Amino acid sequence: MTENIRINNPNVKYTDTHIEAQYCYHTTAVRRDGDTLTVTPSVSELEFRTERRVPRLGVMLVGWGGNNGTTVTAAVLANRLGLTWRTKTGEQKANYYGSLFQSSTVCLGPGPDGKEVNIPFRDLLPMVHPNDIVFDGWDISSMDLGSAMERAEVLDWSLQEKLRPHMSNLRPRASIYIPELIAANQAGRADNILKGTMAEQVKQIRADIQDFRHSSGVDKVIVLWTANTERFCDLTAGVNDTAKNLLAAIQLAVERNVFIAGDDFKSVQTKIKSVLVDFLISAGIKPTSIVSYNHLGNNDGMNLSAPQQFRSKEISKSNVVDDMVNSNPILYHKGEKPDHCVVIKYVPYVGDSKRAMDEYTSEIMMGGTNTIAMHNTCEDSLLASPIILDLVLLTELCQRVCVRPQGSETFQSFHSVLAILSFMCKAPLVPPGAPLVNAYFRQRACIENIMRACLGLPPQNHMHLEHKLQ
Ligand code: NAI
Ligand code: DG6
Repeated sequence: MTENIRINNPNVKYTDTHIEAQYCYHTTAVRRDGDTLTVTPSVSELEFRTERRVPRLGVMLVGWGGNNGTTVTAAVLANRLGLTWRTKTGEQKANYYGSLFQSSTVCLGPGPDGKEVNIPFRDLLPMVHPNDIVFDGWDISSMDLGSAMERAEVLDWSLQEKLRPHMSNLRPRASIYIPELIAANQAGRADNILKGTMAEQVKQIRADIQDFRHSSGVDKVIVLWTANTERFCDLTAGVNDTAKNLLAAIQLAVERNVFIAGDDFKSVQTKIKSVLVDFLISAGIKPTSIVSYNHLGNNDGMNLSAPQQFRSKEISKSNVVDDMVNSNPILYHKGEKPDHCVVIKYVPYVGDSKRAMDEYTSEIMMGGTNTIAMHNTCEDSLLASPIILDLVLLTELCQRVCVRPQGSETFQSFHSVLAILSFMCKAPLVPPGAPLVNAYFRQRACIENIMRACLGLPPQNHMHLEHKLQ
């Protein structure tokens, strides 16, 4: 199902190459004087320009031979080929469930009968279809993608049999392996590694990107990390100890206008956390303790069984409620936070079928307590793969959008630190000084409303005033 939408507004112009939209951006500024807050609304006029031509997109995965790398590649092939396969419960057809753009919808407004008209999210603006992505990548394990898909134990066997002829001739390129960064238990699979000085290895990676670009004929290449979780990066004075130094360290991305994203796919437990804690705090309920257990048995779990790699994951899974807590000084004094504990255990038998158990304890009225306990069986890589697709599709779209602020002669692209990708990341990255948002629906609304702005449409406000007046 694909919908063509056309905006009926003189402020929106469709040229052969672009969609050009005049947009009124409404914001407010707040000033405190003693106990009085003065709120000043303002409007600025922006012009959004979106390139209509969708490029041929290449995606290079670091960790291509892992569970996520093989699953996302297999899923795209299965969808492209329109595969169906038998399972013990019947025939299954390839789909993209779990992808924001492919499988969720946005509301355009009411139709003539007053009923809401919803369209696939992907149809708001011209976007690459995942079926058209060309994959390549690196892995420290030389296994071909057909065998690696079997090693991952994610997909039904009958689907693997159909995919193997297509996957077996895909082979990851040799990669940079720094043993101290990942768990020692990964050494056994590291048989595909670059040799030479660090400078020579970096040169080879750059040559690989160019080689892929030329040999595949793609117009654009996006590189995405889905390799093992590395140990947490130490704070190094002058490199990453202050926002200013960190920005200086990513100066090349800024200089070359290359987008960079945050860390760690927000796939299950953290996604629920960013909904549930937002719900509790915005309902005026005070979460006081959040305890999250996980056990899993895939290679990711084995890598995370090493303390330093677990520490990285613990941090990316723990900082995800700060914005919601800080937003409510009625419930939390300055600096106060709920207890937040994250546990991950490696249990080989459960494979990629991760178990996540969460307990949320909250303080309610008059000293009462509310405890929510949750058990979630998550087929991990099948939940992470659509998020990988959404990350690259949104990044690609953002490269085709530019904005001309009021009074400016020139169009600007988005900041190199692409904060709109926060929705897909457990540890979002935002430009220095920008608010960091983890709350799920605020993140989703940000994507939807920016895409609407590209069409000159106001933000989705859910007011339905036309139904609320006499
Ligand atoms: P995996 O262990 O199956 O795959 C990682 C791959 O990276 C392996 O094939 C490994 O050989 C390779 N690798 C390690 N170091 C490398 C390097 N320097 N260069 C190239 N390749 C290298 O793990 P999985 O399940 O695919 O997860 C990948 C990453 O995504 C992990 O960091 C994991 O924590 C994260 N993640 C996974 C989710 C999931 O549902 N599977 C969900 C959210 C995040
Ligand atoms: C242990 O939780 C393994 C991790 O790699 C997670 O499966 C992954 O980061 C997804 O985490 P979450 O919190 O988004 O479900």
